[in-house]
Amino acid sequence: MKKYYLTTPLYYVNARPHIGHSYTTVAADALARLKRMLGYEVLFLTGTDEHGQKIERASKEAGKTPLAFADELSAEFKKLWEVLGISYDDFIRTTEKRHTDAVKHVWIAMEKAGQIHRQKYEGWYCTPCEAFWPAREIGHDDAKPKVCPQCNRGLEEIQEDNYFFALAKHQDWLIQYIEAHPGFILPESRRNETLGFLKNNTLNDLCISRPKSRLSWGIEVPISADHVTYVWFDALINYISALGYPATGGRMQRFWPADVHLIGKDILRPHTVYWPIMLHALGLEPPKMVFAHGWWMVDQAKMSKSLGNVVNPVDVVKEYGIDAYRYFLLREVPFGSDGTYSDAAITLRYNVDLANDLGNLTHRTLSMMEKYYGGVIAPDGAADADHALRKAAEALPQTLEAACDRMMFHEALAEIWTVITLANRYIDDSAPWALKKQGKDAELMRVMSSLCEALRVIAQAVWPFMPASAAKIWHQLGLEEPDLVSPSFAKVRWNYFRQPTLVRKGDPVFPRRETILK
Ligand code: ME8
Repeated sequence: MKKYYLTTPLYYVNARPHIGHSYTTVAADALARLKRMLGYEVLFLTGTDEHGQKIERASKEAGKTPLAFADELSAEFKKLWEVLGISYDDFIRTTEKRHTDAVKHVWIAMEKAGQIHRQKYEGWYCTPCEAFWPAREIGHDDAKPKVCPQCNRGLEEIQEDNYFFALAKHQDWLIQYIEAHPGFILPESRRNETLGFLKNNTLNDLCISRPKSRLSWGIEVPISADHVTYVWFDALINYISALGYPATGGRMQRFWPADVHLIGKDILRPHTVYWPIMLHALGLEPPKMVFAHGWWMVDQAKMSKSLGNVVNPVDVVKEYGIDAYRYFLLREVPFGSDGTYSDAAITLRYNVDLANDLGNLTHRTLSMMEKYYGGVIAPDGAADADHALRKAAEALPQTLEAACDRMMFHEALAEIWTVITLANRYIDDSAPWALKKQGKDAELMRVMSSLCEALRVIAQAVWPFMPASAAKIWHQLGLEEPDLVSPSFAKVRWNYFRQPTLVRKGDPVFPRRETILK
């Protein structure tokens, strides 16, 4: 059986999850579901990043210990994933023993291999980004306050004795690796960003420790009782600690290298510079792909916890439903571009794509089935159908997988909607009501059975994106749920209905929303 290992970032537990976090996670979920349905053994990993100054500060403000605070917030993420139907296989917290043990192992292995040295660090640090910034990246005007080139907030100047990981000596290897593997960093714009950065700068060695005198909330450095591990060096290791690293068999052997790390473009550098070099230094292969998607924006600014401009996914879900939310996130903007969240945009998607296109197709088909055949779908009624609708439906598993392999979820959904549009047009063009009137029974049977076949394929195709709605349509077609997600989707057959099947037309799957909000 083919395997597929995909990951989301480990989200910081300094505040509750917002749309941005749910975006990466919903995308990963759709991909995981599609791959499972196509017969892959999937490992879908998510989790929470719980160490570092940011969390320590947030916990202090909340009057809690960092761990108690992390427990609470990590549970909030899990709760949201449950609400959104996220089918992760493993959830890792960086405070778990399996992770801290792996991080300690990495320290020792790297020290032995001569990849780590100790030296004084003087420079600028951004706590919200948990990142050091070399002087050349933050401007030279001493009259101006130093701000983070990424988030624009004030930097702190620090001076301390620390451990460093030798990035620079792997720089040429990384450039060559990226050049030889065009699919490693996607989209192309992000690949160019990383390559441009690597070609135009000499990498500074990465400071991977913090003195305990400044920060105690971290994984203790096994080679110094006075230091804890830098949160990024700690967190990136999750992608292998969750596989049982340093054990080399079992999940590690089966699933590494990861097929894709899904991330936002804010964390491109740790994932496309630090992480591949860390793996290389450990003698491990880089992941096959790192895909950095765009940002959800509000009024031209990135939606972010620390800017306080977040939209709570739970509120959106209450208003529009889980599946409409999942659909909107993945359909509205190409993965890779930025998007703007608004109620008007989601209402429009809901009414046009869901209520009108998919909802009406379902409702019209099932209503006519009831009217003309007492709801019974006859086996083989669509056997001789040789039309564009059949061809498009049968091609869906391949077209969906091809689009999702490139993380083009909006394209995958557009492909499904092409079939939905064809099916709706097929109703209009073949006018079953006229066939009925004219007594063209064989023709009517062929049209109606073809529509049931198309609807059945469509239900399966939308399942990774909208699992509950897909199940509703499936059920309304008189089918039983376990078959909905059967890996046989990979080989879609027309004439699926092998015995007379009684449709169960219920309430509309997507009742039209009357109001277009602002
Ligand atoms: O960076 N639009 O965690 P984090 C789209 N712990 N996606 C967004 C977003 C937005 N406005 N805001 C957040 C960290 N995201 C580290 C990661 S990984 C080993 C460690 C999503 O809580 C997007 O995936 O700040 C982004 O990369 C991630 O949340 C950052 O989450």
